[in-house]
Amino acid sequence: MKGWTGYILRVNLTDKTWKKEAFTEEFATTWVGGRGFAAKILFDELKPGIDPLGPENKLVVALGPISGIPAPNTGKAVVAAKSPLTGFYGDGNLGTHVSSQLRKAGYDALIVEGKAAKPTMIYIEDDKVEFHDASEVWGKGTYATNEWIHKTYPKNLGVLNIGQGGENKVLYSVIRSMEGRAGGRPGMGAVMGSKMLKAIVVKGTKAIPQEKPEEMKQMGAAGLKEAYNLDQKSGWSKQSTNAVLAWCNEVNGLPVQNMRKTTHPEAPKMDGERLNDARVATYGCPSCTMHCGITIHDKEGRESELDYENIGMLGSNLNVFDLKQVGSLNYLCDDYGLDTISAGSVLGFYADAIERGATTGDFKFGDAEKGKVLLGQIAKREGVGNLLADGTLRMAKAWGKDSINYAMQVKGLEVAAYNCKSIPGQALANGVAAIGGHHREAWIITFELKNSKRESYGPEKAAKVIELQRIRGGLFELLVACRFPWVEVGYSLENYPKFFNAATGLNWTLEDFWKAADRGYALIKLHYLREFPNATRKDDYPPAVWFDKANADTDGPQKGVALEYDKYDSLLQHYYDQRGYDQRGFPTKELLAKLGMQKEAAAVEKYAKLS
Ligand code: PTT
Ligand code: SF4
Repeated sequence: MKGWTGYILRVNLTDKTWKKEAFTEEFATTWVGGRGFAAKILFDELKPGIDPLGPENKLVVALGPISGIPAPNTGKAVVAAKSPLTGFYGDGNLGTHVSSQLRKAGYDALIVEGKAAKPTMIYIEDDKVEFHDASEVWGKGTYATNEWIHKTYPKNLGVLNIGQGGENKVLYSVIRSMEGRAGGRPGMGAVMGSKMLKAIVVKGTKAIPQEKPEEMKQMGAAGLKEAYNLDQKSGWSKQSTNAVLAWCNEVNGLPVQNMRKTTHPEAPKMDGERLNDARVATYGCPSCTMHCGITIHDKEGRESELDYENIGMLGSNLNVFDLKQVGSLNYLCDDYGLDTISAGSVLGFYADAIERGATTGDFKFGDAEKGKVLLGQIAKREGVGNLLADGTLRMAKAWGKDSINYAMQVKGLEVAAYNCKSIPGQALANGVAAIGGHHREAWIITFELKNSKRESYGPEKAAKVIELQRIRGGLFELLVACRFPWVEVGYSLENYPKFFNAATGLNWTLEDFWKAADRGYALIKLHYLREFPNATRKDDYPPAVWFDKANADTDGPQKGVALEYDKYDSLLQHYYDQRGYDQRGFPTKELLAKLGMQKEAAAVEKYAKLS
């Protein structure tokens, strides 16, 4: 078996042991890598109902068959576990040298289980694992922790670490890696924290097995050059992800004031051009020739890396229109290790709930200074921060009234910076995203607004969501490569099966990846059903406030427009029909058999019925 190393490293923190475990070719070709590996490992090894913050949860770091090989843009890793925020499978994808170092150490995945007796850093070097005392940095932020690590280890080693957010089990705490990189929105940082695991450092010294290394080397180098040229030609990385802010503002899709509004006259003060003007440095992931991480000096003079999501959720969503202040809020999220999307949503929801009398407090939209204080309280679970650390769904449950209607979450995960009250396809994308409200798997908004009828709830939108899920939540999460060369600068998708085939010696087409992607989606659905046997299709609905006419725009082209329940439900049905899911939104036994998942179907039927 070439392409894969063929091994997983299993580390147990409770008894400080580790094992190198071989996996079969069947496992490799069925689940491919990354999200596929992680979802299958967690499905097989976790009993439903376990406490996600208990020692029985497992953290999986998973790579793919082209990870670590120089090609566009392979310096990414999937981090996954049972999510403490959503209660089922959760994952994220972040840029890190772990992608190459873990593979060079001889592994395609790492499983961390158990719980350490004291703050610990795991050091992995090929077949050796060491457990180091990390008490010195317990209670410190991710920047100080990285500095502490790099006093001993060079910067090109693979590093994952957490801040105070993860230590204190904030349910939306993330894992950090290198400058500006963060991932694992549904509380992957909290899972590390619950295990007293402050950091992981990885060094590998071996060659990554490849079937046609010479061919791969040439194709990879040519790909990196092409991605560079395409980026230069398009100028995308001048504004990077924030190129989209001005457009979202123009098309009434920006999150403003906890998504009460869709546009704001001051938003252009934070657009891509302004961000580029304020740039002090540029960072990126390994194996990338189109670095997109733009840093600015924040209000306190620190370097802070800003993406569109961060500006949308910590800026306009809070009625903060000062890039430097947004930089400060973002810096704190990075240092504490909090997800910027959920943190922005939590703060917006808090201000909104105070305004509407669902709770009391002195936080108002536009108050960036108080926002900074609250982020500190969240990270340390102090005062009201203790509730805010649990995310919008639990906040709404605590406050009652009708606050659940404007808690901007799906399945417990806060939706990202696209205000979908007049954008049905993107609303569906949030509703059916595998891990809860997320834009990452189906960013249909540009298709929807540029090439389709915005107001349509037709089958073409369900088809597009599925197409994008297969590419973004499938191909790129299985191979584990950054999707930006394709999505942002037009690098052809056809290149990826070629890389995969050169690495593995197989002869896959994109069609084969779509099938593997469908398997991944079906398996994550089974994770959900096993945890929530009474689940209904309503779980795939976006937040109620998007359906509320009283909350629609009061002027502009989308005046009076809100999502419509009947139409959304029929769009959801198109999605289920096209995917082969039942009325409740779960894969049928027939579909599971087609995907070769009879074993997984039988495992689920011990807990819940399948159609
Ligand atoms: C991702 C989510 C995103 S999506 C952003 S900005 W984006 C936020 N970034 C955060 C951050 O920064 N700090 C922080 N404390 N919290 C943050 N939360 C938010 O997390 C990221 C890029 C981006 S920037 C995107 S879209 C693409 N995402 C990819 C993906 O998901 N898969 C893939 N194969 N390729 C991708 N390429 C792009 O990578 P999550 P990163 Mg991230 C600082 O984590 O959980 O997946 O959520 O990984 O290395 O920072 O790169 O406009
Ligand atoms: Fe990382 Fe950006 Fe490069 Fe993607 S394009 S690999 S997110 S630096």
